[in-house]
Amino acid sequence: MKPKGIKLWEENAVPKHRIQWCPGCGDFGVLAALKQALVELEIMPHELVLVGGIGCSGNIRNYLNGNAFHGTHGGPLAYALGMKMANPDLKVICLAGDGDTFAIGVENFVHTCRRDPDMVLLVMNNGVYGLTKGQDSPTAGLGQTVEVWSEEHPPMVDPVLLALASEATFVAQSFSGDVKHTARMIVEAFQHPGFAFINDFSPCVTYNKFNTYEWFREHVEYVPEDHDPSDKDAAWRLVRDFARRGKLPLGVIYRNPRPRTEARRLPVWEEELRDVDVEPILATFR
Ligand SMILES: Cc1ncc(C[n+]2csc(CCOP(=O)(O)OP(=O)(O)O)c2C)c(N)n1
Ligand code: SF4
Repeated sequence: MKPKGIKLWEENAVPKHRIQWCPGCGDFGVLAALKQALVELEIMPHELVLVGGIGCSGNIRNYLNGNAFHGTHGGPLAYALGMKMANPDLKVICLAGDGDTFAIGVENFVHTCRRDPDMVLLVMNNGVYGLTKGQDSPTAGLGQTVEVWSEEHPPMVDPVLLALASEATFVAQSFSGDVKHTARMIVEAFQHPGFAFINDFSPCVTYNKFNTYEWFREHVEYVPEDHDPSDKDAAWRLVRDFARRGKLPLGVIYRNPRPRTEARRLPVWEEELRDVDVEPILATFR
């Protein structure tokens, strides 16, 4: 029988890596939610790889007792995709920042949506480059009225609209101030047979003084129970309706219901790589 419990995911992590987030950072909520989800799904550490990018968000992979890969800023989806192609049985979750994903890594995002690999991406969206001290990211300006777009304030990228337009097959939104709901979204993302994207609002308490916990609590609203996430038109309508009311939908916005086998869009290299000796490659990293 598999051992259970949060401890399984915590042991060895904290003593080796002191948590370096600012007190109150939204990423704490994501970490708590991720542990809850992994325990609920009974995923064992050896079955999973956590892939982080450079950023406060990517550091989350230091705080869990699992296999992890910390790649360059903007690269986590590309690394994760390679892992999945080489070993399709592996469960893979990318834990990235909004700068990481929607600025330098935006091409990886769009094409991963199109390719639909069976893995999860959770973006800790705080509207800033936290690690480099608060510059605007492409998601900066959430909820702010800008009369004239300028060099300092070009229009914002909406991650959900971009994912839908890029043919992502699972699109959800969460708020790290609601750990239980974020955990539910992570569980549903892992259960989706394809690329599952979660845009998690994760406040940066140090550099984003506008999109605070209080601000999010006033603006988030759960997706109504009668929303049909399998209907793409309904997903577009939902997002537009919420935007018109100045609200942010939390929940599963779109989930393509087609069986996985009918539309596999990612080549798998399992066979080609079966006889490759990886030892010399690994030796170059030692
Ligand atoms: C190729 C490259 N370009 C730029 C940087 C500098 N850099 C490090 S983290 C970062 C932004 C982090 O912001 P985000 O991805 O939103 O994550 P957060 O820190 O807010 O969690 C940047 C620009 C880098 N490390 N590598
Ligand atoms: S700078 Fe912002 S994102 Fe980074 S740890 Fe601090 S609160 Fe979190």
